[in-house]
Amino acid sequence: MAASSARAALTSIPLFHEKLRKSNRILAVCGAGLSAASGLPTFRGAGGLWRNHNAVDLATPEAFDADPGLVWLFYAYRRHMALNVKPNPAHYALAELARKKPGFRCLSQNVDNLHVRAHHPPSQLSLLHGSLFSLKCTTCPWTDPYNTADPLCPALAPAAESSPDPTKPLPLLDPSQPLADIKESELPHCPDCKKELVRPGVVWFGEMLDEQMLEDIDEWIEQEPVDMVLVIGTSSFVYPAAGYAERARTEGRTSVVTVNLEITGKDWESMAEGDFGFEGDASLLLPELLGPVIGEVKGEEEG
Ligand code: BV8
Repeated sequence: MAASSARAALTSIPLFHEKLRKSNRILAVCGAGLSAASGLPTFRGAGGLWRNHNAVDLATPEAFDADPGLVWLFYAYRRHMALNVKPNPAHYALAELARKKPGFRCLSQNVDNLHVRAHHPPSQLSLLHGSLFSLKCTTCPWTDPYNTADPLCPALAPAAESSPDPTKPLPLLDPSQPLADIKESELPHCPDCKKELVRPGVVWFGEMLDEQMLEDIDEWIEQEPVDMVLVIGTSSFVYPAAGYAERARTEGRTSVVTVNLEITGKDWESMAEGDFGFEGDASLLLPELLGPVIGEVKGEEEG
């Protein structure tokens, strides 16, 4: 196909709508870009820095072992941020798609709990990397599946301050302001084994994802051919999440649909016939793209 007509096909909303209507088995792989419009920073770009730390460097067991106080401040801050924003129309659109298409399954890398707050049907949602709001013991099987305490404990109060003057960064976020040194004894400890530290219930780099969840996803993909994979707001760097789009592809049947603020030349070249690419803010694009199936979706927060 000539480049221009190929690009026209890849970006045609009517052609996409035709494919969407005919699609029963749909997979979505979501990343931080889905929550950007809600006001949460993404990992890459400016958002990826927290004080002078690269977010991914703090999302490791080694970082937690080395300085649990620093890592807990990072996560307490992200809990605080996520509690103070709302799901955006893209979260509600995906939740409505799940209600209208029982064959739709959403895999999200996001730990911000916004899919859940947008009432996404739980049986059609897999939180690949866990949640900021689940806690677990570093050693024994104890978990708290849903904890929104903010702050989680007095020592983490600096992470729960809201900046009175939004033009001024919180002291916590201002790398020129020294961080209070938090003693391990001041951090949350397991109520069961009573001796080990509690940690965020997220999957860190170098850690395995939940085995049962991975098996369920593989089973779902292998059941029958997938008609459409929506790849939404993700840089597709992190595995195994980044591998699902191609794993779910059946040549000549599956449309892989990229929804991203920025689609590079390389991205366009890597698209196959029948794929789609829609460049822009997911919170604006998704309600329009899914419109023929979900209708008008009003986002409303639970009480
Ligand atoms: C694993 C939870 C098996 C925590 C996260 C060495 C040793 C061990 C493993 C590895 C290794 N080398 C590589 C690996 C595998 C590793 C990996 O993939 N590394 C990468 C860096 C290469 N993976 C793992 O470790 C995984 N486990 O493999 O286990 C194993 C085990 C041991 C030994 C070997 C193998 C576990 C990975 C999970 C890590 N946890 N999160 C936390 O959140 O703090 S990852 C975290 O970062 C997110 O969950 C997400 O996955 C990732 C960020 O990516 P995105 O969500 O895509 O966000 P990003 O900012 O990058 O991009 C945003 C996108 O949105 C951009 O494209 C932007 O253009 C777009 N955008 C912005 N605004 C908008 C928008 N789009 C639309 N609208 C907008 N408004």
